[in-house]
Amino acid sequence: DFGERKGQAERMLGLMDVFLKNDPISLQKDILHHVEYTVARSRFSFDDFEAYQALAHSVRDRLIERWHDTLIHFKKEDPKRVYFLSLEFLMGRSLSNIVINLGIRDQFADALSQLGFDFEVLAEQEGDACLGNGGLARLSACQMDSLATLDYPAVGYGLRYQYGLFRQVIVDGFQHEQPDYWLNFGNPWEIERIHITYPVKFYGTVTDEFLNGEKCKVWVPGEMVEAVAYDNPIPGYGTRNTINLRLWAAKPSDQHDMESFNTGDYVDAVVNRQRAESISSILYPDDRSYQVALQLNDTHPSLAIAEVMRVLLDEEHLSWHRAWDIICKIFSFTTHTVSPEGLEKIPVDLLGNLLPRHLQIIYDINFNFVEELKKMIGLDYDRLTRMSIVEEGAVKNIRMANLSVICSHTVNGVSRLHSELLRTKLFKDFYDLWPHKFQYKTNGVTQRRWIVVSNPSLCALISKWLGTEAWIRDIDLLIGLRDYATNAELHQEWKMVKKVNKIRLAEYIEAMSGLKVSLDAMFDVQTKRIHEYKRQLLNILGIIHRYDCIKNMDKNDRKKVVPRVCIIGGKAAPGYEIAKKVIKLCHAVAEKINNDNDIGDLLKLVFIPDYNVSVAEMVIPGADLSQHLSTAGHEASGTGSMKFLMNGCLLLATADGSTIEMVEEIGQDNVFLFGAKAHEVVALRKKGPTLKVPLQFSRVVRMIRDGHFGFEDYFKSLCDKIEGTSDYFLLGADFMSYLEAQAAADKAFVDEERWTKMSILSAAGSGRFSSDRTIQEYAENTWDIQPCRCPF
Ligand code: GPQ
Repeated sequence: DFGERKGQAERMLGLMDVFLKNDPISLQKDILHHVEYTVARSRFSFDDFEAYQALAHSVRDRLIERWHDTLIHFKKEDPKRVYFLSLEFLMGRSLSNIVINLGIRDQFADALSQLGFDFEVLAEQEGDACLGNGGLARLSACQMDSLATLDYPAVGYGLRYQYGLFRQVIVDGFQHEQPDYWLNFGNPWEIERIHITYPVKFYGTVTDEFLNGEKCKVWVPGEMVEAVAYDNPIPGYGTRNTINLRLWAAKPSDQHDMESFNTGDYVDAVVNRQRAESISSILYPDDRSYQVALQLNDTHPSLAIAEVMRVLLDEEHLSWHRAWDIICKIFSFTTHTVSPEGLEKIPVDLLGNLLPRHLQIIYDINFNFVEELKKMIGLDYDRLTRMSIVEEGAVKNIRMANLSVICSHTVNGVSRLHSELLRTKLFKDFYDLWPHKFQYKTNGVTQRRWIVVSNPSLCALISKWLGTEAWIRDIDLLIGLRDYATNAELHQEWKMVKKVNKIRLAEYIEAMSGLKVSLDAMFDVQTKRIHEYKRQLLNILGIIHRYDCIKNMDKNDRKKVVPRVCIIGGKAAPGYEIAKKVIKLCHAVAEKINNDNDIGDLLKLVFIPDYNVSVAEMVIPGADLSQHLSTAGHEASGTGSMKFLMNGCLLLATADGSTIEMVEEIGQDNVFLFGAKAHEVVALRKKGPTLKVPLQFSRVVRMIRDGHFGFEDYFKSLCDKIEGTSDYFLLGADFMSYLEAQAAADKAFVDEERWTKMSILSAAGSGRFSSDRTIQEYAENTWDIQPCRCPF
């Protein structure tokens, strides 16, 4: 009956107006509702953490509305989508980012203050989601923000690790690792999808069987694990679009090892079920895969290639030809490393045991590839051996990078220099064969997180001077700041903002270490994962040199010294001995300098423990100078530098990775560049023992060796690593040039006007390093997708 149905439809439409309102009373009611019914505390008595939880749930409700609408819109329009596969997402905290993107931060802050709570205080109750190691993982998070903001139909896929990256605690100057139980206090930002599960098979055997008269492969697994979906809505800024980040957790499957239950071995069977959960229980804490073992494959989801092929062949029963055709059209590959050792390999024995069908498929792909290759290049066995997916040798390995290059239509580098190195070195053989496959997309970071959330005073200042907030979506507008680079009024306000952020950082340092630092000093920061190629050691040697110089100065000369607060932070992979020694050395040197009354405020050294996204949000806005010291040719891109640049912080850097492009944007005069260029590094290494190192360098190394900072036995191997022919990362060769760059920075800092101008020009020129630009390039040149905007 149409009349009846129409009535129903009208009632439904009446009910459909369920959208939550954002006026103060509605928000307060909502928060109190969640205090009472979600957090289950009395609305008359709840603490900051409980208030945070209730606040988060109120925000989440609003997020979910938009997320549903977006998913429905995508379904209706059915555009081509991109599925972003990454084993790491470093999201940090979510609350501030979400309310800012939803455009309801101020409303919530007002509503809360009337309830007697401070938004910022509650926001700090949230723990970091550290489901990743470093740059690569934070890049994924920035790119999700850009995908949502630019209305692209995208889905992120990753793993929901039960333990995030370890927490770094320092005991007597040594790094200790503690587990990060990030889920213990609940996670309001995820939605458990208990009905969205997939069986994942392991082990077992593959047999040939006949189906409808056709031969096909049947894989009878030895074990089954269930993958359960957890959805994390990611809102865009200035749009209704809210996309999905789906993280998978491993749970024991009902069919998991049923045999043991049947044979009565109950306890063993239960223990075995727990083994299933261990797949997603821990994030592997090394950001580079040097060894040859499966669990190190956190940097590459490339097994997905074999898995998609398997589904197409064995489950969809497509012909090999059809399936292969699809693979070559859908996969694209971005590599983030420059070192051949960084390329992941999986031992054939391991893969054959764990995923026998996948190994077969990889072998078949390789067979076809090598046959084709022979037709193209003839019987050049050296080259065939290099390009093969299978590496022969004492241990046979699958080269995951070769698999990825062969099966992808596009191979991207993460900066121009990186791409050049890929084409001429790492993947030269492949580039010669398929030059059209090779592209690059210089990395970027999201200004929503790295200016709007983390530096609200700078955000307000930029909007004021540009006369618009549009730059938050359209970063190119930032260049407009250049017009005011010498404006005295802007200079005053710009310096004020920096001061506010330095105060915040100084308070943090004091709370953490008891050390009082002078706000007049240059805050000089190097924060990133500890790696030999990133050369934190060069920084520390420079600090020792500075200390030594000050000690030897008379009173008058000391007056000319530019006071510095040197800040170093970053985690070392638990098994990375040398990196851990660098952390200890930093503490030992700090101990000496900071307790030397003769030095006072002229020099301080602080190690900030447990560097993560939240700590970065506080450190970066407060930095005057930031250091990026990688030996040229080793940092694929570098993204920390982009965050510092956006915050008007000056760079002291080598010509490496994306820095080269940054210098092009902001001009050579505004960066303190030093060191050998990538093409010179090779020649310098060849010089080996004949390479001269400056006396100043030998002197500071000698100070460490002689026990000036104690622990000389412990530091011996560190010193050995940088002297003579073993100085692979060329600390000695770059030392003088480094000191000169430091002196230039000192000189610029005392000229306040010049420094402020450089700072403004740094921020003004940082627009190209927004992940919005990167994502747009990926959408246009690699993925071929169009925006799909959900109506408001
Ligand atoms: N990167 Cl291979 C990581 O953070 N982890 C890794 O395992 C690999 C690379 C970094 C890389 O070192 C930086 O130069 C890049 O800026 C970053 O990835 C993002 O591309």
